[in-house]
Amino acid sequence: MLTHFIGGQPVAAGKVFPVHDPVTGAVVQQVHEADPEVVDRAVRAAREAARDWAALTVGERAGWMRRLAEGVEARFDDLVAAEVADTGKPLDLTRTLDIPRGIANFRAFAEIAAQRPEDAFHLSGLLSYTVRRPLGVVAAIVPWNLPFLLMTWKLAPALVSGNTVVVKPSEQTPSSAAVFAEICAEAGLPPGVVNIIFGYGASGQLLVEHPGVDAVTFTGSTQTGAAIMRTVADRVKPISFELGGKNAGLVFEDCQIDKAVEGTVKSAFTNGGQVCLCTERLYVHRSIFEDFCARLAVRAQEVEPQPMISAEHRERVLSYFALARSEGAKVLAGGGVPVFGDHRDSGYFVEPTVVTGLSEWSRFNREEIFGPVCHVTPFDSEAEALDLANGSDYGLAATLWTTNLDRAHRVAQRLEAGLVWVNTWYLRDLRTPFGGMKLSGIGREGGARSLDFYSEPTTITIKLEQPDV
Ligand code: 6OD
Repeated sequence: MLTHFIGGQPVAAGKVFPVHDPVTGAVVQQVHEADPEVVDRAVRAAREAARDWAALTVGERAGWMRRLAEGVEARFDDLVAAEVADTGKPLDLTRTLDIPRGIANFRAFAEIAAQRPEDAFHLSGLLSYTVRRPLGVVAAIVPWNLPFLLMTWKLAPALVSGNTVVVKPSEQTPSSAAVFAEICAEAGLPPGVVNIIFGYGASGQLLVEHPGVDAVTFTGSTQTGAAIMRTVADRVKPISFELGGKNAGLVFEDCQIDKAVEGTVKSAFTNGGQVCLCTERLYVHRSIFEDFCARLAVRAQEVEPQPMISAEHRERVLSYFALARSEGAKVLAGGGVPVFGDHRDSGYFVEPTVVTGLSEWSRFNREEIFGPVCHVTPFDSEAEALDLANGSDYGLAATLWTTNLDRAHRVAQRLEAGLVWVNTWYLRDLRTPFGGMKLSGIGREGGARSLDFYSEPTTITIKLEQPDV
């Protein structure tokens, strides 16, 4: 049974809800649900810890981030097991991406914060400089697709900037956060600096509307982001949102086609397409369209199907397959539920799917599906490719495949996306700004941008008397 972690202590309070293994559908965990009293306790614990934590030097807090990284390393296998149990994601992906990125998040923000200069401006007769101070208590609402990676992506910069935090993981994936609570306790982190409460959206709503919460960081759907914005509007709380995507991939005739196919397989089907950065719309130059589609369809059928996070989410993804067929799409690969003939048949799997033939205005091509799906459309010119890619309400990520350096820069700079990958996908330098345009979010995190969000400057200006000469 998973309990909340408040003021450094396990707290068993609130109703209990089940967590299901997406691979088999079996219940793998029981979890307490945060009610108003639990939320209030967590926010109070964070507030009580805030003053002493903010009073530490940035070097001291960076030291804590390194200790947490060591704690994560020491519990690596437990974290992998917890993440795999809740998400059903492949062991290898969890071992190479999710948990190592948690370690990297703590280490990177320790370095970035410790080395960050303050601003200072000198004019004749005056000196202005800034000091940055934490916001106070940050609410971090974390999604189910990369639970540990995204929790630590928010925690590390928030903590090193001097904030205390209340985290609410997704109700579907609480287990790695519960292990992390133990890591905080084992490391001797001061009580109340990190608090973790479990629950559904209603618990998250109670958290963000709590007057003791000073700022909100959220990764998830645009719809939930908009609801949080409305909730916090009256108190004008700072928000940082990474929201949905309907990411485009552009494949030019001068690409290395093998690499473009493999890259697209990765960008469309990693984690069953349940990464906000996944490619769901692919535009391929007409001269290589047939060849590319044929290769992609073959490779899609070779990819090991992944489970969707829940039965409901699988129904949603499958409803888009039905919609595509009803709108006259040609299904080149997948389009259904795989049959394994073993325990996985009671899980939430979906086949990696490649579709073509739908209009840009179809719901399939406009709405985020968040599954292993990719629609392929031919284009005739660079200008048309850009129009197609940019013709979306979303603007998170884009990939482009070309060997023409001029084209790579030209197109990348015109794509309406916060992130553009050229001849690769989801390759990260944690110092870079990360986030989306349009409905894909507000603000950027990453490197100094995270530290900007999790702190605010006071500008101090001193009049300098000019000595008589
Ligand atoms: O890699 C990251 O830092 C990041 N924020 C990934 C977000 C993925 C969303 O599904």
